[in-house]
Amino acid sequence: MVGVSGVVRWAAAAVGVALVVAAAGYAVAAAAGDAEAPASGPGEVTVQLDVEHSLFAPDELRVVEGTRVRFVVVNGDPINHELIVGPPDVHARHATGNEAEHPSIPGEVSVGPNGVAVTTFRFDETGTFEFACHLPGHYEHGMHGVVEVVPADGRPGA
Ligand SMILES: [Cu+2]
Repeated sequence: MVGVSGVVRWAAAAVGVALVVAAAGYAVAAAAGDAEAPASGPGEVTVQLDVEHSLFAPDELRVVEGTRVRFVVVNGDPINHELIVGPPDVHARHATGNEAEHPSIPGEVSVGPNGVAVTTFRFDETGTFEFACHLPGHYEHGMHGVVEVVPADGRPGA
């Protein structure tokens, strides 16, 4: 009987060790999750998009659903650019169309050489939305990025 009792105690100790290891592993995973860009929002947030050599920086954003993003496009290039934000059909229209100016539609704005332009877009659905410049050749050059919209209840501590 003593022998069996000893085995049971050892097993209990082993389980305790396993739990500690699992907890440590969870902590590491949580820290890694925090290391990626935190989601902005909800509410209204301002994001500055710098343009240099026909590329957006940053080219990846994360926001909580329902966030209204105020994009401030700072064009460091001596040529025209535009910022188009939205679902795929919006991009398809601009990729095949040739609208010269985007004065007042939310999520669509033109920015002149070394100029600054502002547009806002509210992200009400989760998913990945693209932003891009559809002036000839710019998208192909790499002038595009993504906004990842995450669920509001998926935020740590929310
Ligand atoms: Cu451009």
